[in-house]
Amino acid sequence: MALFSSLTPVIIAVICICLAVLWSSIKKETGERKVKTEERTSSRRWADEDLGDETELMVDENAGDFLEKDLEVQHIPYSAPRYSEDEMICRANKFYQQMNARRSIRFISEEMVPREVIDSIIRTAGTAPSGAHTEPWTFVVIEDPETKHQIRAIIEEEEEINYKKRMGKKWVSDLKQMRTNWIKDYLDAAPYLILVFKQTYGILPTGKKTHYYNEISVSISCGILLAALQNAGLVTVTTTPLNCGPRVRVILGRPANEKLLLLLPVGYPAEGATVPDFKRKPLDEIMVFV
Ligand code: IYR
Repeated sequence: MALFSSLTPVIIAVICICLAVLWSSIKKETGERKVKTEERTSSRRWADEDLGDETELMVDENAGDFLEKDLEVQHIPYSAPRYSEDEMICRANKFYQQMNARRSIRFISEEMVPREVIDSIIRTAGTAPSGAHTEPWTFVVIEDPETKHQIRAIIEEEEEINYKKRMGKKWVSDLKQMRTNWIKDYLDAAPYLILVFKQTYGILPTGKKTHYYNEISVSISCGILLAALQNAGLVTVTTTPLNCGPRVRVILGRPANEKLLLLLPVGYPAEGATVPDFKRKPLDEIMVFV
């Protein structure tokens, strides 16, 4: 008993030290987590809040995919045209030259473009590969002048905030060479606006359908769309309207699973259109051959 009572202050001291160590490690960990979150939000203050890729949240083993999963898909023979080596080289070079002439054009003529060309271009974009063949894209084509104007009003309002607040000094200064600002005449002038939405998930009668790799799938389809426009002799400028998605989606009556990825004004170049005299990196700077 005497031994116990003489040890009591020692035991209490040990317990106090343990508690203090535990408390400081908890505080340190939560502090670090807070700093990390703050860093993330402050360095990404310009990031489009509407564009989060929710694929990882959507992979639900019990979701409503089973209807489609049970459908048996036949595999059929595939064949491709086979060219001679000379012809292949010639075709590859010709296509490169055609694509190398593509530029982002911010001066677009009001001249009308046949609707059939646009249909064909969207069909072409829809040939892109997609995660599990989910085809997670919606292309909204706007021809109606009033709707184009409403879109312009939203974009210009948000872009003014982007340029003045969200993008920050460095970004705005990096863009000086392009002579851009928040005024977007081409949104009224272009005969068509193509708005590309990624579907973060699909909607089945039985529930939500997982759209794997939806952002990269839609991005690939955008590349094909740009090539198709170039092939038809049309121009555009790839615009990513930061933080405009939700308002634009509401105006167009699109559902919440669709997020605006790209907005393309499409038409012929306006007379007197200019472009910055940019050069492309040579092959040895973009290709590593092993
Ligand atoms: N979306 C803005 C800003 C902009 C951003 C980049 I990165 C560009 O390459 C060009 C413009 C705009 O369209 O003005």
